[in-house]
Amino acid sequence: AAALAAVRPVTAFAQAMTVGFSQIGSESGWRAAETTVTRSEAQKRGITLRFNDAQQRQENQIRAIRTFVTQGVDAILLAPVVATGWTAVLREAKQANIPVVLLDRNIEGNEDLYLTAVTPDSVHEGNVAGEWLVRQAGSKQVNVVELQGTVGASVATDRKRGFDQAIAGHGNIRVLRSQTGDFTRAKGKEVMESFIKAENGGRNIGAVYAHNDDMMVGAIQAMKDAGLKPGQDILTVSVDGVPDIFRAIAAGEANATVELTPNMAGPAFDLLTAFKANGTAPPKWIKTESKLYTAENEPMKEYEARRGLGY
Ligand code: GYE
Repeated sequence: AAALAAVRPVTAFAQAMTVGFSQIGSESGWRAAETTVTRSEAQKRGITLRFNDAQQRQENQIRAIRTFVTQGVDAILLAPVVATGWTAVLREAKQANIPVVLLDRNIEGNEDLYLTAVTPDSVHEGNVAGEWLVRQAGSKQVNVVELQGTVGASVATDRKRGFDQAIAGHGNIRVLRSQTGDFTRAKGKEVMESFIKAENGGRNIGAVYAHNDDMMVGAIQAMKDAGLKPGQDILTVSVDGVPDIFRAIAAGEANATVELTPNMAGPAFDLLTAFKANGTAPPKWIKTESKLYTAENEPMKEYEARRGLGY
């Protein structure tokens, strides 16, 4: 019997695993892709996924986590909409001995209250975006407007910090205005319209930095509506690598994107399976890679490669 037990495949255990996923919402193409990929990664491993869409509201995420704890799930995935306000509910999960894995965003402190965080290095993403703009600008004066992500989200704070680090020391690059577009196309368009109005019909603006491609897609529409030429007169750099930004780059209406994978759940499920099977404690941070794409990287090929992945 011992020999038999020894050969029982881990997947047999994973078969029984039920995981609750508190997802932020579907505010962007990238977020929708993360949900699609999470469902298929769970399916592949025979994991039962309980999914909750919080419509970008923290109180809905907290409620969902409490429900998962009551249901006695084996583990919880949490994409935390903002970085604070989680201590109480994560303590409850810990008391119930339910491991929590953070996806794509981090929380402040409380490291003992989650097993690990599978997220990009968003300061690095901001560095890559800023360094790209520094190279494009050379010694030319470039006035930037910035579309920030959700206020209080770790990725928004870090993408801003990284961008500011990269342009520091380059006095010819100046951020004229910076405001949240809440990671959505609609809000990105609306805020860009206000920037254009405030900046001499957009004639003062030399570049746009958006914390995600969806806000940039909205901003591109606003610039075109105002008779401006995004990707030509106004440089654009954003983050995510969603299909529509590659189409805009191919059309000459956008210039650069910093890609991050929507597959954070695959690594999360694997480390949870190992943790449950033999107590293997993962590192506190599983960092996913970032990659810069511009018109030189066959954007239409990249567009085709990403369609149908649920963006
Ligand atoms: O960049 C954006 C989504 O947390 C990395 O959230 C994620 C970000 C992503 O709204 O599209």
